[in-house]
Amino acid sequence: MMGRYRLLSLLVIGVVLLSPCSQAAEKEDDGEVTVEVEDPSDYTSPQPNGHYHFAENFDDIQAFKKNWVLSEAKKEGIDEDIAKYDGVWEIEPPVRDGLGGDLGLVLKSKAKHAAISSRLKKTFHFHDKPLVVQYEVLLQEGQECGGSYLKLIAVDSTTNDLRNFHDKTPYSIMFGPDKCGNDHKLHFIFRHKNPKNGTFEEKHCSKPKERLEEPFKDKQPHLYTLIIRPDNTFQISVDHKIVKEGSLLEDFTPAVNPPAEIDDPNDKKPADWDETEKIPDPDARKPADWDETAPAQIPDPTATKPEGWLDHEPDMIPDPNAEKPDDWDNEMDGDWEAPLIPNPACEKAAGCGKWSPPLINNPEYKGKWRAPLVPNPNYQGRWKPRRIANPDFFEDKSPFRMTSISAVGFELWSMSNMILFDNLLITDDPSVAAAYAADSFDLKRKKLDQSAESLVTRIINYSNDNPWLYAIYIVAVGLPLVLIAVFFCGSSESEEMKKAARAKKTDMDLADDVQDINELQDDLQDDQQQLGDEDEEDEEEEEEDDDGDDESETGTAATSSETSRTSKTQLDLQENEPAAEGSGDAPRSPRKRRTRKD
Ligand SMILES: [Ca+2]
Repeated sequence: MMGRYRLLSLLVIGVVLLSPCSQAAEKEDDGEVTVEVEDPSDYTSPQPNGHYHFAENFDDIQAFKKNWVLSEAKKEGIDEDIAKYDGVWEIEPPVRDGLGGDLGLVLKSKAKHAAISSRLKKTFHFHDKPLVVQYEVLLQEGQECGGSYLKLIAVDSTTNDLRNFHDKTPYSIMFGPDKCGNDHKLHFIFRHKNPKNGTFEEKHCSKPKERLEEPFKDKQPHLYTLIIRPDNTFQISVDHKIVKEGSLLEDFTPAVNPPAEIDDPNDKKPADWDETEKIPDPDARKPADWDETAPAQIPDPTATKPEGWLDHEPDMIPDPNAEKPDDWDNEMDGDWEAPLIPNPACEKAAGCGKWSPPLINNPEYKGKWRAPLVPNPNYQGRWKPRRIANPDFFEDKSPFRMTSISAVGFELWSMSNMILFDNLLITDDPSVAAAYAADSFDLKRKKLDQSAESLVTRIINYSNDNPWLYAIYIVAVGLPLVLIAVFFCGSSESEEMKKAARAKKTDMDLADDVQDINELQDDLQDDQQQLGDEDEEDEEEEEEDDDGDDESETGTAATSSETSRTSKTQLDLQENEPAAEGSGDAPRSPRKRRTRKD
């Protein structure tokens, strides 16, 4: 259903946008259209105002080259030819609606490992100040499958040379969006050091209640902010809206602190432990008159054969009008038999064939006798191993005190390219992060909102000056509506099938999603093509309407592909149908059944 509405909305928006734009282009020479929403001079590269550990607005290419290090590492444990971190990064403006002079770090390549990192201006120690991490992600091509999270690289002997940055490089925090198929994630993972044995374990934050799907498809910049406080509380915001908050001690899997007691692994259930709560009463005896052999149902002794019952006529007979199809191949298909039809002689008769009385429940039926259940005098209850003190127990009351952070980096793999990162800030002061966002992300959002508003205003104003345009809108919007109504109503069955198919999809089944998108785009192009023709031939409107009806069955490429899919679905359905009722034949080959339907 959503697909229909989306297609419809796209059509309406496309038509509404196209019409005035083409007109505007003609009138531009007369100086009638002079709307300009961009004001690049409003933007100056943001600088944090206050204490911070790292800030990067990517607007200065020379500074970027100096501060950022491309990974030269190889990913471990995979084939040599794809192990290299050879993803391509560029500093460039966003493809659409950027602020003048505002550049970002763009992951240009897809299906490649890509890693890049930068040393913090000042190492962050988890002492008595909160950690605030904030950055922007703009998925310019949306996202099919891939991450756009960052890693806060831990101080460690292995992290001194950032050219070695790879997937196993120790980090303290991983934060940001990630998606594959229908699995939309906003990661917050921290690596916790076991105070007893010094090993590290990843702790994964539980999911936000809200599903965060929009940022993966709306191709708009989004601001991700993580604040972790020394009291172990944390807060995650997207575009300044809190989507998750909680405690490092309560909202992570596995839990930071192991249980104080565990089941004793050496305690085994004794062989004679009786867990049977109830047993058949050993004193009960089968009553003497209990007949276990009486059947559950018997023929109704009071029933009589109805008048006019035709004992010698069969219920079904071979269709005398059926003919063997020309393409029937006895060798391939077996001997041809005419399909069975209800015997016309039986239509007016009370019934045909051998009469037998209907079955009724046997009042004498008792079934197998069983002794009633009574409580088991030896029942010992459910066995449980005894509890012992957990030898691995520890209690870390301050998981906030993670390993200090000395660098930040992106270590990614993505099926969608053109991921733009911007305005990365690490500070211990939430107000510095808020002010930094006000000078960067908030400006972008404001501009995008103004652009959207001004476009609508522009269309309305122009249309009011040229009221005849409304007639075009009505024709242009009305016709696709009619086409869509015919097109979709006519294929409701295949739509149902598609719905079921979608429900069966696994998260990783991306090929189908891509195909759906391509089909939608084809539909849109075809319909727009028709609209273009339509504008030129107002006179032939009604005729076109009729043609439209025809086309919705067999015409456009998209529609015919839909039809062929429907046919295939129908064929599949037929092949799964049980044999015709009453035929009572041995199973036939699919081809035989298909021919019978014909
Ligand atoms: Ca920037």
